[in-house]
Amino acid sequence: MSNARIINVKDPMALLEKWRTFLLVSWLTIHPKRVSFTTGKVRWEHFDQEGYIGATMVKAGQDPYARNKFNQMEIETSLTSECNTILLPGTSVVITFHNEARSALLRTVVSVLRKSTPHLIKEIILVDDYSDNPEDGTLLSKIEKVRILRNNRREGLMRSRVRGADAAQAEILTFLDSHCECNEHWLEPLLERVVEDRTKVVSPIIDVINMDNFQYVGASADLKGGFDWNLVFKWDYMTPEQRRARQGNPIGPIRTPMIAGGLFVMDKAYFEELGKYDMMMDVWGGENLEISFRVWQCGGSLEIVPCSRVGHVFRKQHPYTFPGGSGTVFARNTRRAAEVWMDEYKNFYYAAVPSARNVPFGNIQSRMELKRKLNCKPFKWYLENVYPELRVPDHQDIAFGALQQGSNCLDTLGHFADGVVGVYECHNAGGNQVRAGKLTCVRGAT
Ligand SMILES: [Mn+2]
Repeated sequence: MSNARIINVKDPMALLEKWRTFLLVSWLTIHPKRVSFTTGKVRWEHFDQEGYIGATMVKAGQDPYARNKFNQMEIETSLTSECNTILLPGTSVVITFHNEARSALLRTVVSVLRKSTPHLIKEIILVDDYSDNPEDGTLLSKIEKVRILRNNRREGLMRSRVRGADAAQAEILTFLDSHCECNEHWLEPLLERVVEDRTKVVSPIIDVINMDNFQYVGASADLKGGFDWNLVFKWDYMTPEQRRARQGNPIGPIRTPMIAGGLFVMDKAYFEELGKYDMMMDVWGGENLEISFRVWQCGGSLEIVPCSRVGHVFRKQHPYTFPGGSGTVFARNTRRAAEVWMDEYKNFYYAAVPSARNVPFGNIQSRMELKRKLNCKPFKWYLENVYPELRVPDHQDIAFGALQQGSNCLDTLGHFADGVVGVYECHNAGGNQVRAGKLTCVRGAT
């Protein structure tokens, strides 16, 4: 006899309770945890991806580049790295976006969750910088760990990132663009470096996601971030000596004068200590220059960590509007960076981009105070110690400016060093018409 198995029918509520428990346990066993009872969130595998993307997907016959300036289709590829992992703290991933393609935004979020060791992702904070459709972001907040903050007016990348950083709960911040794909083991090498030294600001190698077919192409590990006197970011190929020095240790971190700016990891407290971002910069551009100068000149360092790779969709033009015009906004932001951080070397920038002089840059007092308070080194130190590869025009030799006759200017016509010069309609944008080199070394020119 097994009386223990007989249910006491005198208490129907207890019987009902047992059945409810039985059914709940069975349901949870059969169905993977689709919806969290406490947060109402779903795991990324259970998010309705087709429904989310389908609403805005390009239809047959429409220009696939019209809205986001890149083609929209999904191809899954990734590289693998052989790098080790250690015990690390979690990070808050901050992704800002404005009218991003849903496919790209979702791909970014899902790749963070798929390609990271789960406990290392504390949260993903999406800052919607006033996109036309609020649902682009709010729908994604159904996914585990995703939080959405929406600006009630267009703030631009810098203020949006600061808003995300201020809301972050983890001790380490990870900034990502909204059109990325994280690769295998991308996160650990970055976190490890920041844990070792909180003054390090680190970037992955940024692989290329082809904007036409979304093919994932591995980028060279022999590149550093840099710029010319026009202060536009560019990739510098390492010198032969630098490459030779790395042969024994190809995965060693690469000190870089500048970061591309879209993707990097930084200690949250250090980000705050160092003055976050210049909150008076608008939309996009110049902020990577500013944070790069600031980190180096104020005691930190920038590194590219080759063990970490993240794909990024590079495109040739901006998909969104710039309130105020892109050229003006870029020049204004760049001027703010130059005025605060470059000391007298800012004049080489104005010589290279004369039109920038006409763009008002606003008040920089609080940034100058920050520079003083942090006891930052002069730009000369940065040039000599961090970016000796950048050719500094000879002070005595130069009278910068364009040589103008009527509406035509002396122009290199795209030729370099020993090429023939000619005249071309003045465009006031520097470039070929003002060069730091033999052509501009004309004494007395104005
Ligand atoms: Mn980008």
